[in-house]
Amino acid sequence: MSRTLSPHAALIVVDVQPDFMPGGTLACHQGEAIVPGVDRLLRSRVFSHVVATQDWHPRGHISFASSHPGRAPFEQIALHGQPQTLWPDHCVQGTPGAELHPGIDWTALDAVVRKGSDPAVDSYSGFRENHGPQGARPSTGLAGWLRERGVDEVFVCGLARDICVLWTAQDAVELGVRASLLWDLSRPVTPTSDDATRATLQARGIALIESANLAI
Ligand code: VGL
Ligand code: ZN
Repeated sequence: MSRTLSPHAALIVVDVQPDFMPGGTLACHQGEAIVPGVDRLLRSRVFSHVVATQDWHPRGHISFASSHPGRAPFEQIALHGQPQTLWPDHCVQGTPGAELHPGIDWTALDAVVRKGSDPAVDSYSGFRENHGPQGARPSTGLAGWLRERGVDEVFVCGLARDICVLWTAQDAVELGVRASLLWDLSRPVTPTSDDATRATLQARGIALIESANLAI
């Protein structure tokens, strides 16, 4: 089955950057496997609106284990009253690992939303930062960008399926926008997370679809 896309649908490509690929500092399991499919989807021009997010941290970012003496990557700490996983240094601003992946033709891209630039706050969702010192979650502006373009439905793909892709899709439905996760065009940081991710999608009313179901 293939479906025709509404001109009010947007594609959100989340964090397809070398640091999230095998060989990168925070590799997703089989992350590179999505590159040809994302490239094909962008070249197909089936979406009237295409936005990418780019994880974009300053050196010494608070989410890096290296910023917390005695801590190791993948440990959890409390930060601003919330659990925070500590990551290997990744997607440092201006480094090759932080680029939009060079294996994809990004010509069709309308906008790039950079996130994670605040040294003291992590940012998973493309829509808003994680909790900051004041407890609030500042907007990235993506919701307004979509609203002003009349977008009422988003398709989310990219990395990591269990973190930034999932958080972005959840925020979309919270904003009243229908959301689908392109399963074959995403990969997780934690391979054992897939069952939990499927359960979250179902609980939040986010459709799980394959890119083959899009009319490309
Ligand atoms: C991501 C962990 C830290 C992601 C970004 O893109 O899913 N995960 N920063
Ligand atoms: Zn990050």
